[in-house]
Amino acid sequence: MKKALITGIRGQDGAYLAKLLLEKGYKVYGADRRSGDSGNWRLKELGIEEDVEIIYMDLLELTNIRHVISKIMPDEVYNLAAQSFVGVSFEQPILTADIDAIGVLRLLETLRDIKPDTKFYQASTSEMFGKVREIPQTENTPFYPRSPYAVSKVFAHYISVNYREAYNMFTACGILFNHESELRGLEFVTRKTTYAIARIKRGLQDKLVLGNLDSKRDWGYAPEYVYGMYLMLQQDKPDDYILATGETHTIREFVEKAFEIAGFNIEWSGEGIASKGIDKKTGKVLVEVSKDFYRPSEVELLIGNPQKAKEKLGWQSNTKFDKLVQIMMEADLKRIEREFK
Ligand code: NAP
Ligand code: G4F
Repeated sequence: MKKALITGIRGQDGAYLAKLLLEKGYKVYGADRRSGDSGNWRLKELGIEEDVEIIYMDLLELTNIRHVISKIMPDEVYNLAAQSFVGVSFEQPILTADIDAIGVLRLLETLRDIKPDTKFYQASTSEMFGKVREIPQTENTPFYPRSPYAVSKVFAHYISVNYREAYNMFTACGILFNHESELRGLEFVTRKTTYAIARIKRGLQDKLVLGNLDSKRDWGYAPEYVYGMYLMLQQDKPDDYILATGETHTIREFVEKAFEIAGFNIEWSGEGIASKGIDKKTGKVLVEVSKDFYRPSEVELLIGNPQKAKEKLGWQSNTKFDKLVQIMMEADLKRIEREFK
């Protein structure tokens, strides 16, 4: 039985990946930094709470990491743990760098010392392209990170590549574009939107307040993306791969489509900070923009070219934009109905 250690087990990707690896017959260890029982909701929703062995491990503490690796001696490590919210990285840049950059180095150093033949997956990100140098972005597009989060992830990416080249370790980096799901955290714009719309529909909230509506993202469906991570570690040689849909949409389009699925028809007025989304039927303002949700430096456009993953891994994204919004919107409508029945 192969042993996999997933850091960030209580996050969106950690939960989906755990489910996939359990289905493949792995013994799955989930590294958790002790965030309390409420953090279990994703594993519960997927019905795998009892099947994963939770082990306490924080990327901030080297001795803790060493004990965990010595104890498990994993065949594969998927490093998904991160302070993953770009907005917060401007408020907590040092903590973000300690977890997202140096935390990865702590893990790699430990593996080099204790279990160098472990296959290692690093969760790299399209945020590294930032102020994009090329459209669409490929594995060869230069990075131009625009936040403390993205800068930390560039370090993590290159240190993983360096351990591959310097020590011949199997380190694969997945440069994943945004991937969402019904298990996405509420702080991210997609889930913030679908959850708020479900509450508006139930009369629990008046409006949705967002930041920049004009940035564009390449959004895919998370369960498909964790399959790509798994494939990267099943190859003979380690490499870096983009996972993306190859389509891009504005935040405004996501919001409009989600309202439509929930039965509202939104009409836009104004631009930038003065934008408003108005319900055509009632004339009520349902969407407003606040400076509070703008970032000091923004990533305006992301669109990935997933050709290499398609050719070498046989991976592709099948859930397109409309379907993704529908899955997320319907899940939140059901959730709110259940909660307030
Ligand atoms: P997520 O839902 O925010 O999950 C991240 C997990 O990391 C959380 O469970 C968090 O624990 C844990 N964590 C944070 N700090 C930690 C620390 N010091 N030690 C140990 N664990 C810690 O993120 P996700 O969306 O699943 O993303 C997974 C990974 O892929 C992240 O590294 C993210 O940066 C990267 N990524 C995500 C996307 C995307 O679109 N989702 C795209 C590209 C790359 P708590 O539950 O205790 O907070
Ligand atoms: O949903 P977001 O917070 O995701 P972002 O910044 O693209 O980061 C996510 O994807 C990355 C991959 O590219 C991951 F590496 C990262 O860990 C994370 O999963 O914001 C998306 C866009 C931004 O342009 C933001 O300015 O939506 C805009 N936005 C507008 N109003 C908002 C809001 N974002 C959030 N979170 N909240 C708002 O109210």
